[in-house]
Amino acid sequence: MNSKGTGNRPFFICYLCGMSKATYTVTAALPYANGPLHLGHVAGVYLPADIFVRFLRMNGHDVAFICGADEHGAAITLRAKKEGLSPKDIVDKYDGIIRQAFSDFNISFDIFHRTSSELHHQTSADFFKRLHDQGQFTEEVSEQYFDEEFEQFLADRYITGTCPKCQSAGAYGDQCEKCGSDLSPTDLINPISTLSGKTPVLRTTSHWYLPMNQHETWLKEWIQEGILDGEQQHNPKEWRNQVIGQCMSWINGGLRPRAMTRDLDWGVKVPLPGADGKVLYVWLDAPIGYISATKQWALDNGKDWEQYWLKSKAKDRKLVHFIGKDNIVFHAIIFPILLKNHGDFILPDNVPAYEFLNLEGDKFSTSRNWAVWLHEYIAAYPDKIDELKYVLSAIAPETKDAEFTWKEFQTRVNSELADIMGNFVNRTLVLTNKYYEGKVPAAGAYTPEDALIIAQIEEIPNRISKLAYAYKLREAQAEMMQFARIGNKYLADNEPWKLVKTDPARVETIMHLALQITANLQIGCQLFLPATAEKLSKMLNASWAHFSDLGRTDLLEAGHQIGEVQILFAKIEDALVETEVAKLKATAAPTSKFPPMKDAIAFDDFTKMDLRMGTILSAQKVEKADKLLQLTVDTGIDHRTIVSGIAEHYAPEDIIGKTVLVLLNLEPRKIRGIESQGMILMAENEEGKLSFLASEKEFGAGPSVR
Ligand code: B3M
Ligand code: ZN
Repeated sequence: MNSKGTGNRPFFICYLCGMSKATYTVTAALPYANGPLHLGHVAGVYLPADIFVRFLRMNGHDVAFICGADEHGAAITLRAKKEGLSPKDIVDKYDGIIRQAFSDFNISFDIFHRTSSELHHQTSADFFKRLHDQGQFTEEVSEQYFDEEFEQFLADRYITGTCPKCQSAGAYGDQCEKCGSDLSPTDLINPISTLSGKTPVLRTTSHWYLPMNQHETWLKEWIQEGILDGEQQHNPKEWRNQVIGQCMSWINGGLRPRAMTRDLDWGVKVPLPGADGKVLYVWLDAPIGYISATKQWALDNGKDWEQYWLKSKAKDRKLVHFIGKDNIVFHAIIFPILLKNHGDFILPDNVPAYEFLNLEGDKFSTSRNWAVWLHEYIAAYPDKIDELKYVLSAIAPETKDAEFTWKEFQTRVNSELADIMGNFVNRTLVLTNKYYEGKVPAAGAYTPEDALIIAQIEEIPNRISKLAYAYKLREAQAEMMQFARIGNKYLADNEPWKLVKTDPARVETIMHLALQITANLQIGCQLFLPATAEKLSKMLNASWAHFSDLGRTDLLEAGHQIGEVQILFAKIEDALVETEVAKLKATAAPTSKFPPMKDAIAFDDFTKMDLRMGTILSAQKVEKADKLLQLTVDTGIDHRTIVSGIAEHYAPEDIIGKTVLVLLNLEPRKIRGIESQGMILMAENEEGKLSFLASEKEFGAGPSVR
């Protein structure tokens, strides 16, 4: 038994038997209940989390595997608006689809809860109230974007615009999904309401802010050194580089106060007087969903939830959050601040964040229906669950984005699962039935070659353990496949089907060892391919529950009667690949390099706009603003000042006299202290080049456009 500890928390790992004293609370990001799951979600969060938990359970760890539906926030209400349903109908619909898909795909959560539950609302409200009463929030009155048509304040996905950090279009009011930066709505360039499609106005409102800037010092030490309150809390060398890198770039870029409440009616009500019409920010309540789910699970199973979350009872427990990389800031910065501020909770021991999985050369896209939906795959191929698990694990985007193609799916299933594992198992069991009526033959003396095989078999569990504890589950699966590769080669090299004519005694030894290797596959598949493990257990008429059994070559005694043999993996035909690729292309919205159309508007909305031809009379750069020009425009009815973001495209002197298209009746607004009265309308192509739409000089200023 060797031991290795991290500071004051010694725990014992014997890699050979994989036993460890550590206990775990493992969470998987709560999927928004605003649509079905696609393979990108599965590969980059839920499947690796499930494999890790299966590994822990087989190693005798005490582990709670926690997930649930994330049912609040703009992601839900915008989907409700799009589908013409209430938010409640939307979450009920998609919680059902997601829950069933996870069950059919054999993801072994201990609980899949819901953040719309009363228990969650109470848990989140209590958590917020505790922080509020400790003075951890600052209440601030500020100008926030407001959609006058929908009479709603705009935050998160209600508002979109250009990211100030990476200049990507389509950034949200709380985050840019492209570069991962956390944003505030007023950071966005050219903000647009996703409700009305119009430019929002600024209105005053109050919110409770989390002063994240005050936590930079301890966060830096915790992220970089793993030290919290002077104690070694985790080993940062076990964290993925991209997680630490992203956290440090945010912290070094300066964390800012972040609003933890919203002016919305769908969500957890703010439990304070005078907070009517305000709910908790979804990224405050959602991670608390891990805690409320654990509470529910404990209630359902007579357990003490505090042992899975509270410092006072869970000091030896590792909290692990499996997430996608766009969730890093919420799980490695914001939630830890909240947990530490609260004071009772443990902080994450690791946050294994996954990169993105792409599909057939393009990004997964729900809006463009460029996706393979998990529930549709299961409905079409109910007998190919493990085939998909195997391929998604083999290509998992652990450290860089990865690509799923139906061709590679076919190649890996056929040439790895069917031709190596399937072939080896089939030969071993068919020959056992043929030569020994299905009874395991006794082994004679092992040859040096046999001894080499046995040594290789004995070495594999140690490698799987090291990789699994380091969250390298893709490589761990490849190690498990080594049992099949070694076994397949052992039979191919020895050709027992020929040797049996001349040396039947030797064949008994060969088949005895081949059966032991098959038994190891039954154990190894329990981590990665549970349905295959079930099949192997039936065919071997045996099974093993402990990881420590892996690597042994005395698992099946001589005389043991094996069961019926069946084909482990059917080959994937070309027709399946062709059908799926054609379906993807047929059902996906045409890929365009231009953004999708905004929501439809009523004709009356259009008639409210007053569009005119105008002439630029003067132009000058705006102090300290690289992108802005201050223009004086003759509109035919007056001369007015308009600030326009075209300074990087045009020199002031080059546009004097230009005929332009002007939106005349846009509410005036202050831009860098200058009151801008209207907007110049420009076209922007995919290279970002601009064009003044109007060209007819003779029109001059004043004519209306309709
Ligand atoms: N609902 C998933 C996402 O951002 C988000 C995760 C919440 S985990 C607390 O796509
Ligand atoms: Zn960005």
